Amino acid sequence: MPSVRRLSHEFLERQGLTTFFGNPGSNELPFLADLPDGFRYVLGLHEGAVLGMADGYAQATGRPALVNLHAASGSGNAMGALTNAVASRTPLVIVAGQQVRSAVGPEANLASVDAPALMKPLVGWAAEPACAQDVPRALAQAVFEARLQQRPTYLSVPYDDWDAEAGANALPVLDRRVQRASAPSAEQGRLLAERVASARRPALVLGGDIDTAGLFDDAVRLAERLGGPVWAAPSLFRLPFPNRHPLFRGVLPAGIAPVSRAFEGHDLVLVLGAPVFRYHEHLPGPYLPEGTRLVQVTEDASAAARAPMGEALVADPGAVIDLLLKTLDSPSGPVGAYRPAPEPPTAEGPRLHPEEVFAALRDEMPEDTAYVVESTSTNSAWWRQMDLRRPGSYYFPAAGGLGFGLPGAVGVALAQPDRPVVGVIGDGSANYGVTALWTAAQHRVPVTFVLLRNGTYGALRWFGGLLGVPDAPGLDIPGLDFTRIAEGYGVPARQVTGAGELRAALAERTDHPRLLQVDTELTTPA
Ligand SMILES: Cc1ncc(C[n+]2csc(CCOP(=O)(O)OP(=O)(O)O)c2C)c(N)n1
Ligand SMILES: [Mg+2]
Repeated sequence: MPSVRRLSHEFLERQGLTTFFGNPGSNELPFLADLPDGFRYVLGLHEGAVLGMADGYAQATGRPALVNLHAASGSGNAMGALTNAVASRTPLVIVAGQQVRSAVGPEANLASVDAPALMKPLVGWAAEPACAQDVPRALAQAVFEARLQQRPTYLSVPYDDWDAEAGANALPVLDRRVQRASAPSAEQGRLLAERVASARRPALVLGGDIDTAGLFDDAVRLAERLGGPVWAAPSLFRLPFPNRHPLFRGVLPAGIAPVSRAFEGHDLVLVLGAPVFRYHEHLPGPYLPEGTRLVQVTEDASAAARAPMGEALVADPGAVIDLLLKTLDSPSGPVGAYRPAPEPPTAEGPRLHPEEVFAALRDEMPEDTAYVVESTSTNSAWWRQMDLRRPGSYYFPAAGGLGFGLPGAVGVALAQPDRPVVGVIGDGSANYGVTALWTAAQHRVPVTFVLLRNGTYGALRWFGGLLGVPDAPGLDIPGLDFTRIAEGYGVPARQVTGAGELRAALAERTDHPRLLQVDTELTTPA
């Protein structure tokens, strides 16, 4: 009979889960013993960076990623980053090491007392198997729950379990297949098609789930058939639609009143693949204009349940798009041409305007570049200049938890070695996940970090004004030189001055990570 470890490794191999992101401790080592050939362990130097890299990797591959964390302390360090993975519905399978079973009760050092309870509010499913023989089944459950619920899951395993004999009843887990299909019934489909077909002025709102599910191009087909305006849902973490498409109206502002104003004059708002809605700034008002009906289609049952308004159908948005394409008539005319970007403003003095930086990225980087963005005050500058037409072009920390961007870019580049990857990172944000530079250097991940140094937490300055706190302390961050920090972690880096120099640097292709630090002017996110 194989050991619990052997069986578990084989299960993971059969499921295609052979890349671990981790930072180990003594409790974890027995799980990592005798890893079969073909397994890869990507070491991160801090658990926040480990989780961010795994998040980027899982989003870019579209498959669950394995995360290995050290007991309560390692899990705790990963929690901030975990908020983003929960909000982006990233399937992560987190396996944490536990003390030997007999040492948990007496609270020996490194025992994680009530480990599932520690993580439960964040993850979709958390457990510690009741006996060693249940570990392979519980691991399979962690993988399937992550896939079915599209959420991180958490499994705590006492480290003496791995050497135990598995037991005959643990073997069938190797052959399990668990799949999901969730098309609307004929009646649900008929009602939905009728609602959309009878709308005089329908509007479409697309969430990040559309890109995650590989429905970027299908969304374009649907929008062109409807012929109405398209918005991206507020607090966007993946781009679901080409941002210069003639029907695209931008990312909805993350406040109740402005969202309602945007829908003025529309009798139907069809929301696909998004919660309704993830607001941020508290700007109260009616949720919808009078006479506007909202229909939400999402696979996320809890997002449907907690929405404050509208009808919801918990179903696969892809199946719904197919159904609508089959039933809707073609629109009367062509939709028009892609909109060109405006000339970027030029800054006075040695700093660049962020729009100049983004115009340089747009012009110098290949069209299929994937951008992982964590620069908060430059949000509107970004969308004014960029021209993103491909699926998987844009990633942003889904819950706003800083520390995703830099590690996430490493994860995306590990997942897609043939695609150019750029991390656009603020000088504040970089500090929360900076250790991922080391992993990028060790794996020679060809990612370009464009470090925007404005010397401040720019977005918080803007928020301070919004909240009537113009004099808040702790917002400036002078004295940081990321070229020296990056060099210390083994990533070649340089300071870039002037748009011409930036353009020339971006035009160079490299097969290793690099960091370009650019001093930028302060702008506001909106
Ligand atoms: C983990 C975490 N800590 C703190 C914050 C609060 N926060 C939001 S934006 C921001 C400033 C980020 O600064 P920077 O990366 O320099 O971007 P800028 O706004 O200057 O463009 C901070 C600290 C957060 N979102 N997440
Ligand atoms: Mg800054």
